[in-house]
Amino acid sequence: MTAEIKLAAPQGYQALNVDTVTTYLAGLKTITARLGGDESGWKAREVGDGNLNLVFIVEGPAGAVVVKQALPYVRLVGESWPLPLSRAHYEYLALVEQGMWAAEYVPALYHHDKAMALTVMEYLTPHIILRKGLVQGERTRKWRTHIGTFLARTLFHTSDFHLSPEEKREKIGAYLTNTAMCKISEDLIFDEPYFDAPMNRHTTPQLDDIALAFRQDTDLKMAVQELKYRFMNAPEALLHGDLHTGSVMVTEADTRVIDPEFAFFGPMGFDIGAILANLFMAVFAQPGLSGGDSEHALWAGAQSEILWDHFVSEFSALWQGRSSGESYNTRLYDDAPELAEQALATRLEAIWNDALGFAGCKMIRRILGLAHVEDFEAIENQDIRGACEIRALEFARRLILERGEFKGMADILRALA
Ligand code: SR1
Ligand code: MG
Repeated sequence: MTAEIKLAAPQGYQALNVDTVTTYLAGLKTITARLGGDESGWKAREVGDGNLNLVFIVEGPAGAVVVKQALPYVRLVGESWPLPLSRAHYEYLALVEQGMWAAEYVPALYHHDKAMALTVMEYLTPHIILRKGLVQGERTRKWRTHIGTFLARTLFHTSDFHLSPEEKREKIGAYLTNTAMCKISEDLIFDEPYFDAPMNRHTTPQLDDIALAFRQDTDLKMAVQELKYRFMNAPEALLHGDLHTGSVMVTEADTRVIDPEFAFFGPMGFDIGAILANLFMAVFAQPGLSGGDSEHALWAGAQSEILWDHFVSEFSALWQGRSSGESYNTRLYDDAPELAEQALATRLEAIWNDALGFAGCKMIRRILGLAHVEDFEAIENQDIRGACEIRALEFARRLILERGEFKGMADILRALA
């Protein structure tokens, strides 16, 4: 699809299409060398199916690249919802930072153009989007530990457990003005599902009653607002900011986390909660999907346990080996190792608690808010989809309001069963 820009385009910006993207790349020596030959032998296709951006795959005789370009509006909605192009730069900054700590789990970067709001990066093949694999009942396995490692390394190394206060504040500052993207999350995750927002949608009439009940549920709304307050006021670490299963590309052996355009400094549990929420939704959707079965649902749930356990062990190893960082400064524990253990346990418990709360919010917004997920959307029969969604909503509400009762993943898996 070619984007037609009617908005006043910022200086130096032009939305590309399948014809102009090759001409753009032909002006870049390193990319020309990577693709091989010249522009006349390159093929471009637009493959973006996300909510926000253009994504091109450009193939030449020697290789291929991906070109991701931000549009000055929300693609899902159209030009009536303008969105700053600056998100492409924050995404680039985040990919560079994540690449410092978890290079094997992010795409390689070849070129970034701030004015054009685009990044040229590695074409990942034969990778598939994790969400699609889960919907189709595929069982790739490595991603669960890879994502656990990605989270532990990126969150730990951008936090006060590793950085000096100067470094940390400078990094917070670099993402401070990714305001429009944070505002999307603040509105779409924490507010809109709880009032009759114009862009909300849900499976109707099957979910009419529960949608109304959630909008009138004072306890739920209060707890969600507390979580929103944490989202806005806890710059613990650099977050991916939108770590759902559509932001992960996998093969059997390889895992790459893509699309961190919502990056900002926030509570660690937000990223963890995002991926857990999407695994939980995969579980609840299974019985409704054609070819779906209870065994696959159980399998999908078990992946969340492996992911969390791996995060804990990687994060703990980083904590135990640390020699820098201002928070829980090691000088306090030199002669009291049991205190270091206690401090780590306290932090992990707080991250767990946040993660469950945010996971609940993320599930609710995908069922009652604007942006939905393929897991449920792929269920054609409305009654069956509605039944799956209601179970997911009830579970999500428990995650938010009763999260203190889930002491570990074993409790979660029992509730999912
Ligand atoms: C208006 S953008 C809707 C959603 O798409 C992205 O993936 C984010 O999750 C955002 O909230
Ligand atoms: Mg995205």
